[in-house]
Amino acid sequence: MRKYYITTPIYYVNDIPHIGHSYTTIASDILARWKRLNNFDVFFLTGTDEHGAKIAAAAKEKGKTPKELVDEMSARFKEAWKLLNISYTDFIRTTEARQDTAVQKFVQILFDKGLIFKKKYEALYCTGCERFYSEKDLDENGCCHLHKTKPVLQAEENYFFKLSSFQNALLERITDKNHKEYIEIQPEERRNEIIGKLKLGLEDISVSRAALEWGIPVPFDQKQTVYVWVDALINYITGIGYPSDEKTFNKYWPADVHLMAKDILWFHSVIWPALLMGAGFALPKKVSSHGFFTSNGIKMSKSLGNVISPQELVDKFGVDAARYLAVTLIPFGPDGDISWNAFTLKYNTDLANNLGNLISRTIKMAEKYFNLEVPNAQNGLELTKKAAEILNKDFSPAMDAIHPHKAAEALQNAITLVNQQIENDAPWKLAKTEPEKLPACINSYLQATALIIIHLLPFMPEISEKIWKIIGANGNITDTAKKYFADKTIPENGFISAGAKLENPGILFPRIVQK
Ligand code: ME8
Repeated sequence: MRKYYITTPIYYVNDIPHIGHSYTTIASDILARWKRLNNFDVFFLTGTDEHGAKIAAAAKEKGKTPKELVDEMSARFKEAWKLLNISYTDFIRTTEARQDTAVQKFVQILFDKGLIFKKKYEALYCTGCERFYSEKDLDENGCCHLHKTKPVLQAEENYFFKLSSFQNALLERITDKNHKEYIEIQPEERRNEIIGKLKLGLEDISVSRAALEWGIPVPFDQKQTVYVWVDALINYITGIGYPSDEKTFNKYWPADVHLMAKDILWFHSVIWPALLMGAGFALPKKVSSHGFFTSNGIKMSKSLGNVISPQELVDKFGVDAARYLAVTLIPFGPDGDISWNAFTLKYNTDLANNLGNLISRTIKMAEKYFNLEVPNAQNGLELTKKAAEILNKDFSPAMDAIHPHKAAEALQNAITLVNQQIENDAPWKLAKTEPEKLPACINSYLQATALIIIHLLPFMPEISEKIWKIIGANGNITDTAKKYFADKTIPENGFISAGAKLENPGILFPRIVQK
């Protein structure tokens, strides 16, 4: 069985999760579920980033110890992922003992290889970003572009990693598609930005803090702690067993994809691969970044206080619709403005009017003409085959390329195809004029719907299972989906047997009136 290792960023626990974190995590979950349905052995890692100056400051501000704050907040992320039905394999916290072991071992390797040295340093530090900046990186007011705050000058003697010596090796691996350690960076525009910046040269980076206690001690100098970003990136190998569980580690490493927003692409596509190369590890295959959710053009962020919480989204739309809406409202790549109005419009268009309508009218007709029993019909699979054409051409490649919004468009096109067929057939007229044609019609709508629902499963796991039962489809949806995706063959007699019982669920996606 092929393996697939996918990660989300580990989120800072200075505050509670919001829809931006949910976006990356739901997208990763959809991809993980998709790969499982495609018979991959998936490891899906998420977690929380709990050390560093930002967390220490947040704890102080809230009158708590860092430990109290991180325990409380990490639990909030876990709760949010439970609410959103996130199927992670493991949830890692950087304050766990396994992370201490991995970080210390990794940093010691770099030190032993002569890639870490000590130097006096003075530079501007943005605690929001947890990174040093030079003047040229700041805006016209001397503020960080993301947080709109002035970084603070810090001077200390700490340890540096020789990032500068990896410039050429990184450029080769990022630009040469035939390189055996090629790192694919998505999307193309950001890949080009990274290449442009890399060509300008790299400066060595500080990898320890002398005056910060809230971190993992540097193994060769207990007075210093490991820089929070180095600590954080190493989670990706700790999470799959490094260094104690070699078998699991060797099975899943390297990562197939690290997913995140554009803010931390540099750390993942430049610093992380350089650290890995330095320590002698294989490199991640893909680093995929999406844009920011913005509100009236401004990035949604905890620090700026203009956020929507996962709970609010679920309260309004339900879990499955919230998952669907979060990843399909804007394309995966550029920034996009979100609002309650835009979510509601998309909900009404895609779910209430298109999918909901398809299910409810088909079931109603089956109820009226066949007493909620699947009618027997020859040749009911033409429509399913047409839907399969759309889905094979546009859905599956979009999912593999991590474009969930495009995949959802293909799904909607397949649903529209069936709805249009219903309009063309007008079974309500046939019932009066040619009733003998009705069984084949209703049967074909149900079979095509079953195929569509198999594809909806990674996006909307609970409702898909429910619809599968409602339409009387055979067996377990997940097993059927796995079998189907193995060779994309529609079963000879379709997904639903004649005579199967249907259920009328009432309205699955009630229209929402925007106030
Ligand atoms: O950067 N739109 O953690 P973080 C879209 N701990 N995505 C958003 C978003 C928005 N408005 N706001 C946040 C860190 N995100 C580090 C990561 S990894 C080794 C360490 C998502 O809590 C998006 O995935 O600031 C972004 O990259 C991430 O949250 C940043 O989370």
